[in-house]
Amino acid sequence: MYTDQITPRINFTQLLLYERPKAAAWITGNAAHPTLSGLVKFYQTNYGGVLVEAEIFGLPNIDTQGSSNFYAFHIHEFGDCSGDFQKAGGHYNPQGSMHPDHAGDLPPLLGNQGYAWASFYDKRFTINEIIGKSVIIHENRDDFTSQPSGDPGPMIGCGEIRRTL
Ligand SMILES: [Cu+2]
Ligand SMILES: [Zn+2]
Repeated sequence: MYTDQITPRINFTQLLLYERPKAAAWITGNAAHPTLSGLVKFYQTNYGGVLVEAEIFGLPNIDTQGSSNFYAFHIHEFGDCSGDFQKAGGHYNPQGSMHPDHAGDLPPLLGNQGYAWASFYDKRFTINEIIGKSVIIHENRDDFTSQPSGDPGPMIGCGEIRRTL
C-alpha cells in the first residue's frame, strides 16, 4: 500500500519541520544587490549525507514579471564575505576534482521573479567540514562545463556557514 512505502523523504520532511539545522548561512547581497537576502540551512540525516534547504529573496530577476532564471550556487572555501566576496576563494574542493565535481558544487537556484526555494540531499560533504566556509550565489547560471567554476559571473550573495547554537 502506498502509505507503507518508507523512503527518506518522510524523514527529510520531519527534519525540515521540527528539527534545528546543525549549521546555517545567512545570505547578504553585495553592493550592487543590497536587497538580496536569504537563509541556507544544513541538517544532518540518518543516511550519511546532509539535507540542505535554501530560501532566497531578491535575486536579480526580481523586477522581471514572470521571469524564471537559474543562478549558480556553491560552497566556497573561505567564510569571508567582506567587500566584493573575493576573499571567499574558489569552490570547496578537497579532492582536487574538476568542476562540477567539486564537493562545494550545489544544484543551481531557480529564481522565480527574485524568489528561490530549494531542498536537496547531498553526500559530497559533512556539516563539520563546511563550518567556516561560505555559501555563494552568482549573477548568472553555472554552465557545468567551464573550468574552474562554470563561468557563472560575479559573486552577488555570500553567507558564512556557522554552527547553530
Ligand atoms: Cu561560486
Ligand atoms: Zn565547482
